[in-house]
Amino acid sequence: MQAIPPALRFWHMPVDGSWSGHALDSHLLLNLWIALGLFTLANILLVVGVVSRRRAHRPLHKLTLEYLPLTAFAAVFLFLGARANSLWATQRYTGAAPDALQVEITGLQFAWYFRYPGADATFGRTRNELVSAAEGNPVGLDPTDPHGTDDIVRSQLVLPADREVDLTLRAVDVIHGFAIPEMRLKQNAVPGLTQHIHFTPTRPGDYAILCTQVCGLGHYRMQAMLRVLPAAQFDQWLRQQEQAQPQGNQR
Ligand SMILES: [Cu+2]
Repeated sequence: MQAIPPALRFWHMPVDGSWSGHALDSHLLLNLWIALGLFTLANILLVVGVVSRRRAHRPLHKLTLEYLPLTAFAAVFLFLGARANSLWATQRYTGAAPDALQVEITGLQFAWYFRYPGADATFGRTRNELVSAAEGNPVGLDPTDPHGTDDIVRSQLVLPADREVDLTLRAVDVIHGFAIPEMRLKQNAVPGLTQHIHFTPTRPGDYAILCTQVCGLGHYRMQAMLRVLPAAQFDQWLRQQEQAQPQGNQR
C-alpha cells in the first residue's frame, strides 16, 4: 500500500486502498500537470501573438503557428494514451494469477450480488430466466448443476487484504457500472458479456460499492459494501459461510 501523492490528497482524492492505485493516481496527476502547462502556454501564446502582430504587421509562418504545435500535442496525447492504456491493461486484459480469489459479481436493477464458488472452487451454472430475488435466487443459479449447490451468494463483498482478486462481472437486465473509488476500480457490467477485472486490495476497511450507470429509477439506491479483512479473518469468514451452506444461503 502506498500513500496518496500530497498533491492528490490536497484535491480530496479518496484513500488509495489497492496495489495498483498509486500508479493510476500518479498518471492522473501527470495529466493534470500537463493540462496546466498547456493552459498556461496557450495563454502566453495568445498574448504574445496579439502583441507581436500589432507591432510587426507580419503574420507568423504556418509551420510555427500550426504544424509544430499540432505535432507536439499529438505526441503528448499519444504518450498519455499509451501510458493509460498499459496501466488499464494490467488490470483488465492481462489475466489474474492462477491462485487469485475468484468472485463473481452480478448487477441487476437495483442491487449487486457477490458469488463465491464454494468448496469445489467451481461456479455453478446460472440461467437468467431463473433470476428471482423474491424466491431467494437473485443470480439465477441452476439447481440441476451440482457445482452450484455449494456456491455462496451474498449481498456484501468480503475480500482478503494483500491477495489478488479476479472479479467476473455480469449484468442481468441493463448496463450497470461497478465502481469502488478507493480501489481505483471501475468497469461496466454488460448483459450478455462476462468480463474479468483483477486487483489487490491492501487496506482493511469498509468501502462503498457504487453503480455509475444511470440504470433506472432505483439507480440512486444501487449500492453495496466492500469489506476488506486481514487474510486470517477472511479465511475464518469464508469457512463460516461454507459451513452455513445450503441453509444459510441467501438465495
Ligand atoms: Cu445499476
